[in-house]
Amino acid sequence: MKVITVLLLFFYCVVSGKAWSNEYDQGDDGYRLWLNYTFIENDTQRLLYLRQIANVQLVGQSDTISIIDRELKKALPTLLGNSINWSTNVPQSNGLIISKANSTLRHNYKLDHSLKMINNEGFIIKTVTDQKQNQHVLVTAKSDIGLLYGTYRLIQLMQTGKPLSDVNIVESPKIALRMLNHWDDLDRHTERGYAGESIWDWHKLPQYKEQRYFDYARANASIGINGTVVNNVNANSLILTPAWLEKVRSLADIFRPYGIKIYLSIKFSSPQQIGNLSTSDPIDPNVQKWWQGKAAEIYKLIPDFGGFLVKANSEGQPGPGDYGRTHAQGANMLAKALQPYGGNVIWRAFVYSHEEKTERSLQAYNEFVPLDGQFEKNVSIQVKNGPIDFQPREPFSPMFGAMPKTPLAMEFQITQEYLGFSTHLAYLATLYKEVLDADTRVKGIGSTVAKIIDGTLVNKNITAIAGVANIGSDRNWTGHIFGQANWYAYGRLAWDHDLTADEIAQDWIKMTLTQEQSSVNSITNMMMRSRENIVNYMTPLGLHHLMDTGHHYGPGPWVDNLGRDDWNPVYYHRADDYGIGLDRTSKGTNAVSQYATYWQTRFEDPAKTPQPLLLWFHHLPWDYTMPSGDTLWNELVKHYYRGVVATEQMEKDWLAQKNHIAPHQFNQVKMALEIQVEEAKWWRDACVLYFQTYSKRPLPNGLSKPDKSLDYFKSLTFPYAPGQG
Ligand code: BDP
Repeated sequence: MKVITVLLLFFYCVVSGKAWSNEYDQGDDGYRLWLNYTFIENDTQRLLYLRQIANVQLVGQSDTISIIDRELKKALPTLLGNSINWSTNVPQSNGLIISKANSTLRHNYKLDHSLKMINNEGFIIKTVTDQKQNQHVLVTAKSDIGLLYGTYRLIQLMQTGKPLSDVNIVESPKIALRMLNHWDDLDRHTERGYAGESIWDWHKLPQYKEQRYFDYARANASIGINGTVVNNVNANSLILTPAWLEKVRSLADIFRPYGIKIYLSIKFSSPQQIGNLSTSDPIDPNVQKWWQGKAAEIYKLIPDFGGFLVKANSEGQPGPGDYGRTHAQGANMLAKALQPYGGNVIWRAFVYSHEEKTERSLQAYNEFVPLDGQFEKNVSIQVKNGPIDFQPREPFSPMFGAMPKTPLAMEFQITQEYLGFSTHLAYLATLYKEVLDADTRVKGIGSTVAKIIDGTLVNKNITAIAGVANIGSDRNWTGHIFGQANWYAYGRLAWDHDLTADEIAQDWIKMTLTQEQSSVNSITNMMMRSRENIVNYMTPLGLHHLMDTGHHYGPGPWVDNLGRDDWNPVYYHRADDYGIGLDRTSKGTNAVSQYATYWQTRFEDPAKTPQPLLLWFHHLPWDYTMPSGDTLWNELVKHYYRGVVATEQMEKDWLAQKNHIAPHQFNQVKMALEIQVEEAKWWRDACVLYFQTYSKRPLPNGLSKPDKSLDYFKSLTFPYAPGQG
């Protein structure tokens, strides 16, 4: 009987094709990212594009030009249908010309002025008319990489339905080094990674060059990212040994024609660990010689190597402090080794020391600001956006503006270590913008963080920005489809921080998910509110670092038993019978003193402190009267409840998009949202119950009581939560 059933099933499968048709192969599952070229459904728009650019002339010969050629041949026929004519000659009717700016183009199309305005990575996209009265769309630049960027922009214009009839875009990136930082270990574990393993299959490198590496480079080039640090800041010294450098070279060779330079995180004690020296003291001549030799070895393999990223004397990492030397002495020793080759040292300011008793948010500033002016010219100090650590909301770091003689790089986190891993939909462009647009006031009105890092407030040799990558081996790259939007938005803002979070969201949706305008509007709305929802159900009103121990998954405001005070959530929220919040005013830790006077006077006074940062700066009584007239306790609880309601709404809004989204993508987001709604409730209930043990006040009227006990929440453990350090 059993045999017959199996046979019947087999024949059924053969006839219906089920056993061999892998549904997963059909349709888009997110692998294509925003380079998801689909037929432009708006006929009027498509026909217009066809009339304008159906004849394509691409001029030049290089690996980068070949990439442009391949990208156009992939994009245009799909976007427009099949009738594209490719030629190396000037189109005899309307067409698209992609060429570096030569004297003929300059003269014919009066490009001199525009060319003066762009740098080597910039581009011009311009509608021009030739002597025969044919109209062309011209993409031109000073370099092949500029042409590549221009080409991707042109494709983006078409994917998002923008007109090409009277276009005149003259653009250069506002920041020179636009980097991703991968916190990837050599065994493919990714620290704070929630999208599978590391994308680098080190074991099979250098020979085995996965298609994914090329697609990674394409995706980055399409948004202007031009540098990547491929290994974890908690570095393994092995990366600098010959066998590993060969692997790194292999990646560098792949990335080069896409305009992407490779950087490495280094361990400060490498001279001892892999160089057989007895010390790594930066003033020791043998140590200096060792690094000089290492630099020479690297540049022989990778002539355009970008440089070193360094986490030193932070969270147990070795550094110059181990020998009584300053960060400047450590950084300068490496900087000198890289100088002959044009490499840079990116030295991280994320330091807080074991011995130091000063409140943690003050420490980076205290340690680095006195060193202003002491760094070599090829050193940049990479500062996390806030003074603590990538929380759902922090004020901008007071270091921005406090070191006028030193180039400061911005470090954002794209991976969602503190924002729900890869199951919470959090569009982070709103967070990035909040920080970039923050006005430090160090040189009066308009001293924004963006102007400090792009060098316009004070001229700087190096301008740089870094995003801690959320990329892994998952088919959809980032674990959550909407995690792609954060990679995308980070790149777009690194290129041009004046863009708005809203317009970037719309572009991403149209390029990735759907062209249907009502759907675009509704998803944009979801995205724009998403980060604030998370702030509300995790850390409202300026609370921070309430995440559970080590893995940072879920709430743990009660945690008070870790080895260091400042690893414990209780250190940050300070809830007691009187109230809640960390007093950072002059009467407390005096962290306010690190800001410009304008902010000091505001942060000093709870009535003048922006409400979203209230408990960051103040310890206030539970009955403190909020501007709404309600008590602090009631407002706090309402924020938690509001966060959950908004998340449930987001889920409903997504379900309504079903007909407009490719099924695999739709379902992935649907499943993640189900988890997110559950976890938002978990956050709300655990935090409200815990804080209630201090406030001893009832929930505001109309809010239903959590259905589980605080002890239940405290009992949860997650020994295998991903991404642990
Ligand atoms: C913290 C992470 C830790 C990183 C550290 C860093 O929890 O895994 O190593 O930042 O930035 O937020 O160095």
